[in-house]
Amino acid sequence: MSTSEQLFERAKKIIPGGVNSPVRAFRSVGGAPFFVKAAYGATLLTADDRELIDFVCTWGPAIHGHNHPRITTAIATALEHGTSFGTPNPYEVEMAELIVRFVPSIQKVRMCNSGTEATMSAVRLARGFTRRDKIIKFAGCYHGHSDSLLIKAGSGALTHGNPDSAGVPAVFAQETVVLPYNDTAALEEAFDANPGRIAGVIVEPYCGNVGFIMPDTGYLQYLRAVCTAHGAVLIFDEVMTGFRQAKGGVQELEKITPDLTTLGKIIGGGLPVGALGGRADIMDHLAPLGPVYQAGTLSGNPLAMAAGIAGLRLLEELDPYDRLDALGRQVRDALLAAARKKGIPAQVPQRGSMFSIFFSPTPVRDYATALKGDAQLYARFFHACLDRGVYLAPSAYETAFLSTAHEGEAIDRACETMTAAIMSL
Ligand code: KE4
Repeated sequence: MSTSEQLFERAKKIIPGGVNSPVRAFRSVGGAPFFVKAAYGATLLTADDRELIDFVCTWGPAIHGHNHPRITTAIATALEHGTSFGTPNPYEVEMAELIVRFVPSIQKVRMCNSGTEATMSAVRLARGFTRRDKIIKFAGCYHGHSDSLLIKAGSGALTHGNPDSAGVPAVFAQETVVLPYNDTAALEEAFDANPGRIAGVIVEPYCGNVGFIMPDTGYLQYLRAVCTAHGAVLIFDEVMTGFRQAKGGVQELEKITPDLTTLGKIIGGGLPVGALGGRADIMDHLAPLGPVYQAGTLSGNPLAMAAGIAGLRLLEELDPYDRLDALGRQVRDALLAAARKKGIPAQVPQRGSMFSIFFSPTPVRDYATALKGDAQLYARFFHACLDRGVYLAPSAYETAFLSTAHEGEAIDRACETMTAAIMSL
């Protein structure tokens, strides 16, 4: 047995499914996960000393590649003075000032420990601020695993959803409406069916949890307008896209001002982090100022803040976004050329350092069209790449990520590998 196989056997005995997050278990692509003992740049080193070019980038945080010296040095420096104080610390203030400067729609910000906490708190805050209960989300968008957001479209499609996980009470689902993404008519109908009852709308402005899906031209502008018209809080979940698509996230690219924004991943430099920010008049409803409770033992943890600050400062210095988009286009063009040569229909939506591949003749614009992709063929493609040393997301419904560490030899080798993988299908 390989070291990874031995570790997985041990893990399965005492960790549900042998993993601490379900997607890592390879259930949707088959096979058993490999274990990683080290990571640097664009490379993962497995427990069996295999080097893999990494396109998961720990699900987004590693925009500078793994183990970047500026980030590891910042953590080491902070570590000299302790790991957690349970009191305010200078790093929190510096992080808040950076976030507010990078994302102008954020007038005030609260740190937490995960994207789930950030979105859960944003939903509670929208409800507390508006004194309304209903939330609109979109099919295919994932906002972490809080009860109000683990909801799928329900029978009463315009008025309530159904639980999307065991353990979520049906009464919780009553307060969440799930609509198709990129569908302005559905939005208009949902607001008309729930006059004065929609507290907020939460959206991944670019969807990264159903593969990669971009908004139709004008869709986000419509979202902004309809929320303003109905007094609903517009929440941009930029946990994945924040600081990745642009210094100011998707809202900078699309020139939209949401009321609240949730953040995570990159702002922790690889350590546990989340953040919720936005209009001061809304944020001031959070305890201890206002009536909406939100808290966390390790919120603003000095090590996570130091890591995130280093990562954000590096983004400001490098301004790598055009380079990352060029890398993304290089991969996209290689994949499309290989699929065309092989005679396999494929869509490769890409923007900046995010892309995905759908094996489908149909352009993908929402959850329904994403499902038309051949997930089985994706699983075969995934393993053909992995066998050749390239690690893509172990699910057809995730996004691939690039980092500045992919530039040069890594991206060229990866494109050759993915081309060979497609030709082998
Ligand atoms: P976390 O609780 O996993 O830190 O963040 C939840 C979350 C919220 N919002 C968006 C847009 C997200 O993408 C996520 C988490 N992303 C997944 C990747 N699909 C994390 C990977 C995992 O669950 O293991």
